[in-house]
Amino acid sequence: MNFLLIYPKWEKLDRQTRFNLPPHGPVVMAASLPADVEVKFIDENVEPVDFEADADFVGISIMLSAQLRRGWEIAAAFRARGIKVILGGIATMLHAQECQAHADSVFLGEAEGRLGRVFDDFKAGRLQQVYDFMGDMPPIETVGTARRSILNREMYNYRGIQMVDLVHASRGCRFNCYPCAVRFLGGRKFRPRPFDKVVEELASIDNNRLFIVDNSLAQDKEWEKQLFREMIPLKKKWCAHPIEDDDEVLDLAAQAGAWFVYQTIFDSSNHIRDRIKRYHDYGIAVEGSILLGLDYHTEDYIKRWMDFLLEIELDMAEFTILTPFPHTKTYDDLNNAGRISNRDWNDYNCGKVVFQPALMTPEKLQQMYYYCWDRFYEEEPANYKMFKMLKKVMDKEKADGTYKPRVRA
Ligand code: B12
Ligand code: SF4
Repeated sequence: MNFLLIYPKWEKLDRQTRFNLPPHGPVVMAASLPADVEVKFIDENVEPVDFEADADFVGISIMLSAQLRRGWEIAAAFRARGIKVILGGIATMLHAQECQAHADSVFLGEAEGRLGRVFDDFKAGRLQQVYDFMGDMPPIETVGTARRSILNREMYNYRGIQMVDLVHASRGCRFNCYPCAVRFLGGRKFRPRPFDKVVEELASIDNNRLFIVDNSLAQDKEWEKQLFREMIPLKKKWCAHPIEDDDEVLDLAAQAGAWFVYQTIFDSSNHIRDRIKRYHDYGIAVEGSILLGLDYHTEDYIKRWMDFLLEIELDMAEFTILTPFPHTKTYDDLNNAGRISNRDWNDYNCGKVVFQPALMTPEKLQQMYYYCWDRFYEEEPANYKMFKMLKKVMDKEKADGTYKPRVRA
């Protein structure tokens, strides 16, 4: 049977350099499909959806809230042809109730070991409206190597340079940060994959540059150290979310090919200054992740903060606006206080103000968001900073003989 799996497009952040990374959820899901299912994958961010495609069953993988409305439109078009549609992925879980009105079936939770039943039900004409596995995690050992062969890989390049491939070594997160939905999605229990499976998957990826999408690598120091030791012989270069602030861990991370980290910059404290310096001391670049719109933020605070960001020499920065995604503490607080002003999910892309800030007007916060992007990239534009980051990885690759010049065909 023919299964068409679609990843809907979404609007990228204003001011951010435009590029597309290969999606991860769909390729991990596709690895769990029953053997008799033929799958074709379309990432609408890089190629159009063929609404006349020959498909027996359609799956739509929705990661971001900002993909929902497009996902529902796509579902409606296939359902109008009498083709059944199932929705899955992170935003499907976060907006489960609403999604049910737009599909024949919704799948909630992690897919490993569960798709056999879904496809049996489909073939027998008894597809369920909801497959709810939230909180019921499959054994982590059942997570296999993602099926990257379904990707149209040529579409993922920036000016002829191949983009990173996505991979994960663990699920869950032991932290519970204010704006984050991961506690609801993957649970607070840290669930590392077995090292041999991770190494096998890393070795199978025909791309030296990776994005390890684990929520935060700083979950368990011993695990982190072992993971990096296992990775050293592979000579991959990678970016990731935060790494533990510890000499031995940072040293091993650098040896294992750490290229840059996405590090949340909460404030302008010496703690943050030192944290960034220590990454730099180990040759690891930092893309700061800066969240604007918290209740103590004023125009003046943000301007002073910006001076600090320039002073600590972040390699890159991504500015986002606090967004009350469902199943976060942010949502509960702002919703209970009646401060959510916009519930159009297309605007939930972290670049638009959708709530009433405490110490600014929404317009001022929106203006400060643009101020930050413009000010940070004023002296060294984003393309230039990106080039410097690329140069860093190329230098590392040249040093260990893994550099491959990539030229656009
Ligand atoms: C990778 C990632 C990205 C990548 C995505 C690359 C790409 N091409 O898709 C990038 C860096 C681009 C990205 C961007 C953003 N992200 Co992001 N991202 C993630 C991250 C870290 C991992 C997602 C992932 O791959 N998980 C692992 C896979 C294997 O899990 P999965 O997708 O759930 O798939 C499983 C199941 O859901 C199921 N499944 C999946 N699809 C389907 C389909 C069907 C039919 C079925 C049956 C099953 C099924 O099978 C899979 C295997 O079990 C998550 C956090 C997290 N840990 O989940 C945040 C997360 C998804 N991102 C988030 C946010 C906020 C953003 C941004 C909006 C803001 C920001 N700067 O972070 C931006 C986008 C800004 C913009 N407008 O452009 C939020 C989601 C908020 C929301 N509700 O929209 C998350 C949850 C993080 C958080 N802090 O809360 N992100
Ligand atoms: S923001 Fe990162 S560290 Fe914090 S709870 Fe979410 S995934 Fe975990």
